[in-house]
Formats: sequence, structure tokens, C-alpha cells
Amino acid sequence: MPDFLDYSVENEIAFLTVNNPPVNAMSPGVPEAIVEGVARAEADEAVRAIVLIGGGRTFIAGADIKEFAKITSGEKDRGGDLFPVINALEDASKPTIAAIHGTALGGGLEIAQGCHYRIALQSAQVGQPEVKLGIIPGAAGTQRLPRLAGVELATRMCAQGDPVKASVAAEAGILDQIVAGNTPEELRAGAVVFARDVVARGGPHPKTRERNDKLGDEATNAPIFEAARAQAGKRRRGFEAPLAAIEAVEAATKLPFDEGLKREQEIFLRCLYSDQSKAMIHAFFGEREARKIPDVPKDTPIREIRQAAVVGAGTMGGGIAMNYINAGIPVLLKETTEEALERGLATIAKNYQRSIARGRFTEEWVEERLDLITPTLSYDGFERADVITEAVFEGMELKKKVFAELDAVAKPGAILASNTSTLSIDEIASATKRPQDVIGHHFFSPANVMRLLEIVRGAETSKDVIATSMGLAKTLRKVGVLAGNCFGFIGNRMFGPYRREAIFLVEEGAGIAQVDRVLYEFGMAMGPMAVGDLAGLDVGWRIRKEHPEHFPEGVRYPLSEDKLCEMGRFGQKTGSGWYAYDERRQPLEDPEVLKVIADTAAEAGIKQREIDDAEILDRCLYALVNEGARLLGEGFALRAGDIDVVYMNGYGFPAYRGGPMWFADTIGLARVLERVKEFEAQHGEGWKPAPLLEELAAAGTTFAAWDRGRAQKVGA
Ligand code: T1G
Ligand code: NAD
Repeated sequence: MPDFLDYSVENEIAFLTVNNPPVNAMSPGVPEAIVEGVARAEADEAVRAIVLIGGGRTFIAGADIKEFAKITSGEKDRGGDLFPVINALEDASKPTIAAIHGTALGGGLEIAQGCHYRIALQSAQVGQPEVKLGIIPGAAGTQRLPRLAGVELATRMCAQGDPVKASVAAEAGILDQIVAGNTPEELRAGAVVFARDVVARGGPHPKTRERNDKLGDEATNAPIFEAARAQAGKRRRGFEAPLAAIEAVEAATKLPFDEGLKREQEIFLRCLYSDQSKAMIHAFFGEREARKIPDVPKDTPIREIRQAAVVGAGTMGGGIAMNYINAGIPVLLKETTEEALERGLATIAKNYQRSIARGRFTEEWVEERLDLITPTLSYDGFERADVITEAVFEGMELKKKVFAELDAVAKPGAILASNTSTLSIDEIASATKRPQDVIGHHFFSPANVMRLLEIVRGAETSKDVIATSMGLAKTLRKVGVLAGNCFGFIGNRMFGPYRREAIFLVEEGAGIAQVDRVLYEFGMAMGPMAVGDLAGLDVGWRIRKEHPEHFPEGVRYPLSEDKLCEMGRFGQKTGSGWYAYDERRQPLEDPEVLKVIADTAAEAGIKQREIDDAEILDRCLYALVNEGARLLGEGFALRAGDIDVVYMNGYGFPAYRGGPMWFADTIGLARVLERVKEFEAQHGEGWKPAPLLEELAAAGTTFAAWDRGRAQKVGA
């Protein structure tokens, strides 16, 4: 058994240092070690106070999430969980102090709340992020936090799951003191001073469970819970855990501690065994697995990124530049004309004004960021850039021209990245003499908001360029996913069949709003027709025209969307697309479109009929899954989990459904295949089942098991 706890005494203060790298999760054996440490300190006559502190880079990051699957599968029972630790600290006769650096999250903050006092470095953060795993705090966090922080903040922290800075936590009463300094050593020194002070002041030492002064009353609390439920309904539509967390905190304000705790446990277990939690834990680990590239070892050298450059300041270029300056990396931003440059800079300034208005950034912070942009109409200075991202119009000739120019000006070792949505990275790279330095950095619109960064590997892209790009994704606060160089990479390649199926359904008689409602109610951020109007119908139209090879004989073609584009209906950007839009950009059904659909169907001999919601859902989602299985089988994605991460972070797929591949597993691949074959029989070649889907359905297994099998094979 690794030594999870280091026991030392300094100045009559016992330090219990938790050692379970990398984040001191409460893995089996760790809680037990802390309980033993407290007992030892209690018995140690040389000890007058007890400090709990994290070894390494952080305090305790919560329960060990890896253990949850074992509990919900019945492989192990929940056991003592964290209560023996919390009770030992709270019931200790000597003052117990949690000394926090890095993050105190979930069970980590609950353990700290069990201590009599909490101190932290200025840079620390504390939070109850359990709702992001589809659960709620399960070690009395919903009962103790309102007693420390008050009902409003406790409700927000438990229902939204975002951590708060130490300064906010101190002001609210979660922390008793901010310790000067930035290092664990300075924290330890501060803890000795603080501990000796409380010893001098003497007991009794405050037990959080007994503090009721901040629990408010029915009248003051009711509007807080009402507002929190409304916000959860709006911002976390379809997620069960935020509402469950509010229910538990509300119980704390109405019931004595032990009864409130009992209520919390009931709600916690209900969430823990829910499909939503399993899906969201899959999402949590999926994001972390996506960083691991089997043939790019962890110790692959990383190229340093101190200066960036972006070519094109349009819809994407401006957002990409914002990501770099938000990370403190200066950026050159090049355009072709002064007017285009001004337009790009104005959009950036407008985006920041919106964030300031929402209280996300301060004026000063934004000023400092904007100073990091160097607008330019030439490549002067590009020789200093460590990474250059091209975001010009989506055309191969233009992109090759730009890459040839970059090849001439960029320094050796600079990473040359393209933000292309669909075009071949290998062909773009062929315009340079350094294809090993060329890679796809595919951001998603709006680039300063969407978390996904598809990193597209070319045939000659070097491993250190890939490793640097995966690291850069984290620096830019993005979720990096490696994709192979096929048409549309992972996300857009699958999105094609998904949107096409939606258009076919409309041509066969489904309502435009009906299709969007079905996918919206399923949990998608927006329905496929409305998404087309938002992104611009002309983008897909241009791609279809450039790539007729994607619609060989016998493969059905989305006729009506081309008709709309020929009429100039590109979507919101032209005021109309599948919908007409009023002055508040609200979508309206447009008889002109209904006529286009009816005429198109008649010309193509498509018989219109009543179509029910179930068929709409199955055809759209299974088109996604089938194409996902196809590109997975062809090796253009490393894991089914990566596809899920792409869709949850780039295409508005609900995290509580775990992504399209995880969702298919919950339905059962045999059932999915059965439906795909039905659609193939009814709608032809476009529905040919993916070989991998057939293989896994026949084997009675899942995409998740397939991922695990491959991980074992490559020893990940
Ligand atoms: N359990 C198990 N593994 C964890 C873990 C955890 N809580 N947190 C991180 N890891 C692994 C992660 O998978 C990765 O592994 C490595 O540690 C580094 O993580 C009772 C029930 C702390 C902010 O939700 O938010 O407590 O990929 O890459 O970017 O009420 O990790 O290297 O093999 O993310 O520096 C609540 C989850 C649990 C916090 C650090 N706690 N963790 O971020 O590192 S539920 C959380 C994080 C709970 C109680 C309930 C972040 C971090 P690998 P990383 P990072
Ligand atoms: P856009 O039309 O909004 O902007 C393109 C900009 O490039 C224009 O401002 C143009 O003036 C500029 N430009 C053209 N040639 C240039 C040159 N030689 N030097 C400097 N600037 C030049 O286009 P966009 O939507 O930002 O798309 C840019 C790229 O990003 C395309 O490859 C597109 O496929 C991809 N992309 C777009 C989206 C999206 O949702 N719009 C999402 C992901 C990727």
C-alpha cells in the first residue's frame, strides 16, 4: 500500500500531508490514512493543533471518480466514503485546520469544511463541481456549505459547480484566512502561525455542523431557490443534477443537520445511479483520454509558444486571436485591407465589451489583452512567430498560396496551422517545404467561446508538432482532440450525414420546426435546420459544389437546401434560410420555403407523408453514429470517446447523454444496427452500415469496450 499520508510535527503542530498524486483524490486507502493520522495527532502529547495539507500541486480534488463505476456496477459497495475522515476532523479535541493550495474540490472541500478552520493561498480555488459529473456533493457539502457561505453562494456553487477564488471564499466565510505567499512552503509557514494563534485563543473550536446563523429563513430563501431553479432550467436545460443540488441545499435550510444530511444522501445516490451521471463521468475521463496519443509519448519535446500570428481576421480569425491574447500570448493579426482589419478588430472589441458587461472580465484586463494584438497588412514580424494559424476563405488555391507565403517568411520550427473546416491538410502542406510543421487547428465558431479544438494530423506532421498542439489546446483553455486527415475530419464529416438526413426528412413531409424541436428536446443545443441557418447554408453549398464526388450515382442529394441557396437564402446572415427571421432574429416559418420543399419533392418524385418524432430522432442520430463508426473503423479517430468529446464540445450534443457513440451504447448497438439496416432498405446506399458497427453489434459489445480493448493493446 503506497504511503498516502506523511505525518510530521513542527512547533507543536501536526502536519498531515496527503500524498496521492497527481491531484490527491480520495482513492481507497487515502481516507483511512487521514483518519489514522488524526488519531495519532490526538494521542500525541507534543501536538496542540492539526493541519491537513495536500502534497504536490494541490489540496484534495475530491472523491476518486474512478471508483464510482465500481460502485454503480455493484463491483464494490460504497463503504465508509468520506464521513469517517470528516467526523474525525470535526470531533477532534485539538483544533483542526485545512491548509489549501491549488484546488479544494468536491469531497476535498467537504473534508475542509469538516475542519474547524480553513486557510488558503491567494491563488487557491474551492468548489463543489459534482454537478459536472451528474451528481451532487455527497459528503455533507450541501449541508455544511450554506452554514459557512450563506444560502445564496452555497446554492450557486453546488448547482453550477464552478470553483470560486480564495478571495471570494474568504469574504463569504468559507475561509478563515488568506495566507501570504504562493508556495506550499509559505502556506505551511502561515499554517503554523495561524494554528498557534487558535491554540492561544483556546476552544471550543467551531463545528460547521452546529453553525446555523447563515441559514436564513423561508421568506429570504424562497426567492434564492426559485431563481436558481429558473437559471438551471435555462442554462442547464435537461440536466438533472443542478436541480437535485438545489433540493439538497434547500433541505439544509429546513431540516436539522442530521435529517438534512440524510436527505442529501438519498438525493446523492439517486444521481449516482443515474444514466446522466454515467454519461457525464464518461465525458470527464473522455476529455482526459483525448490528450493521450498512443504513438506520441508523454515525454515528446514541446516547442515553446511565446508569439503567435493569425492570417485572416474574419469570423474565425478574430476569435482565434482572442484565445491567444486571453492566454497572455501576443499575436500578429494580418488582413488584406485596412477595412477588413478594422472590421475584425471591431468584432473583437465588441466581444470583449459583451464579456465585461457580463462581469466576466474587467476593463483593465481587457485593455492589457488588446495591447497584445498587432494588426498588420503584411507579413512583417511573422518571422518571430512560434505558431501561425491561417483562417482565410475556404478555398484550396488560396490556402496553398498563403502557406507558400508563410513558408517563405516563417522561422524554422514555427508551427503552421490551418483552420480549414474540410480541406486536406496534406495538400495544404504540399505548398511548403516543411510539411512536418503543418497541422490543422480547427476551432469552432465562435472561436473564443467554443471549447473544442480539432487537431488534424497530416501524413507528415511531426510528433512534437502534435504534442505541442495538444499542450497548446490546454493553454488556450480548449479541449484538444486529434483527428485524421479525412474530408471534414471528425466533427464535420459526421455532421454532413446528420444534417442531410434532417433535410431529407423535411423533403419527405416532416416539418422544419418539428425536426428542430425533436433534436432540441433530445438535448441538442439547437436543431439541425436552425444550426444550418446560424452557420450559413452557403458554407455547405460551396463544399457540395466543390466536392461532387461525395454524391456518386445512387446517393441521395439534399436538393432543397441548394434551391434555397440559389435564391440567396443563406440563413441568418441574409435574413432568411430555412426560416425567415424577424427583427429580433426569431425564426419564423416561411411559406416560400414550404413551396420550395413541395416543388422539390414533386420534381424528385419524393412522396410526402406524416413522419413521427421517433423516426426523426433515429434517422438524425443514427446517421451521426453510423458515420462515426465508419471513420473510427478507418482510423480517423483514435477512440469512440474522442468522437463523443468532439460532439459535446463542438456541436452542442448534451453532455448528460455522453456523446453520440456513448448514447448508441446505451441504446444497444444491435438495436442501432437494426434501425440502420431498416433505413438502408428504405433510403438506399447512404445508409450502408459501417463495418465496425456491424462487427460490434454482432459481438454484442459496445464502442466503450472497443476503446478499452484498444487502450490495452497500445498499453495506454
Ligand atoms: N478522481 C480520480 N481521478 C482524478 C480526479 C478525481 N477526483 N481528478 C483528476 N483525476 C485524474 C485525471 O483523470 C487525470 O488522470 C489526472 O488526475 C490529472 O487531472 C463525495 C462525490 C483537479 C482541477 O470533480 O477538475 O468528490 O488522465 O488532467 O487539468 O461529494 O482534475 O493523467 O490519467 O484534470 O491540472 C469531485 C475533478 C469529485 C474534480 C486538476 N471533484 N478534477 O486539473 O489535471 S466527486 C472533481 C478536476 C466528489 C464528493 C463527491 C481536475 C483538477 P490522467 P487533470 P488538471
Ligand atoms: P470569413 O469570410 O469570415 O473570413 C475570412 C477572412 O480572411 C476575410 O476577412 C478575408 O479578408 C481574409 N483573407 C482572405 N485572404 C487573405 C489573405 N491572403 N491574407 C489575410 N487575410 C485574408 O471566413 P471564416 O468563417 O472566418 O472562415 C475562415 C476559415 O475558417 C475557413 O477555412 C473556414 O472553413 C474555417 N472555419 C469556419 C467556421 C465558421 O463557422 N465560420 C468554423 C470553423 C472553421
